[in-house]
Amino acid sequence: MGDGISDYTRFIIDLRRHMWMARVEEELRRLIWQIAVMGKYISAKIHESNRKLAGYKNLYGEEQLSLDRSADDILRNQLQYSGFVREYVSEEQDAVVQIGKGAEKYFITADPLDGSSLVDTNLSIGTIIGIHKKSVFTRGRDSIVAALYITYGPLITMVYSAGKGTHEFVLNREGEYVLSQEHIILEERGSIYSPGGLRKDCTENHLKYLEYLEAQGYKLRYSGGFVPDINQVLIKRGGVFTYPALKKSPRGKLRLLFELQPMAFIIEQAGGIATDGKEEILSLKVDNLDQRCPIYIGSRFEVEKAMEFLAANS
Ligand code: AFP
Repeated sequence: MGDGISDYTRFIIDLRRHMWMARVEEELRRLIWQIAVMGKYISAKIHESNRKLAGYKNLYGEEQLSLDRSADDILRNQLQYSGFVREYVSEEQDAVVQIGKGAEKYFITADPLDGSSLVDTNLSIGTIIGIHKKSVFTRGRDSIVAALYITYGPLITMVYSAGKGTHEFVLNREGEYVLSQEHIILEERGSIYSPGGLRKDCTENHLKYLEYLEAQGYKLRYSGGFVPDINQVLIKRGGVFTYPALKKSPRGKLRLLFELQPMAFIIEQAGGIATDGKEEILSLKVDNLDQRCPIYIGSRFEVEKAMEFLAANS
């Protein structure tokens, strides 16, 4: 025993200690921690909204803000005073907002509450954050330095990467994020697939890819929430999530800046890959905030196989 610290305490590695041990740059450590803490307030807002009470009004009888906008308010208000954030942009806004004095180090992208249409079903939803060292209107690989997502499910978990691996934390009863899985690494291939979009709207080559996966015995896992569906591929150490180009929307549905770049950064740090079916997500230049693109993300085998099917006869 020696230094009097109980074994149990010795093995609790909370988020701040983990980032310090991983030698994450100090301001980035404090920024990631502040955002993770906001997850607790967003979770409280989800519970407070309590959609199961008919005619529920908040204390003041005010019209309840949509949860997405409440989550956006919580994040923006906190980051405004963080001292580290120059610009903030989220799915809930239509322009980049300068919230710092103009010399701060970081630029934040946020999908404050992805999957909010699932709240009334009590399924898991999440917050997706990208942390950039320069303007986001460039290739993700040239700007993104960290990313995290928070999953509001039976447990609240937070997965982050600051470029030194991908790690999962769970919020304990004391309200601390403690390390649950460190240096998560995907296998070469998995056994699950998440096929977004309607089959009737999919291209021929994409349908052939889905049929291939099913013939290989892959199990369909799709909740309609990008965060829990990606989290399942990560925690199960493999598989693939796809939301493809569709006949009527060749750019697919998911947003490059707010949803795909952060998840691509996290999955690449776990040894996986993320592409739009041809190019790596982090190599795509961001031209506008609403830019969407098809996504194939997960373990190497499945994503590379998708690229083969999509390239056939083209
Ligand atoms: P909402 O935020 O409107 O619930 O959409 C969730 C989402 O953007 C993403 O989280 C899911 O992966 C995807 O949409 C599900 O789309 P479909 O409803 O078309 O399957």
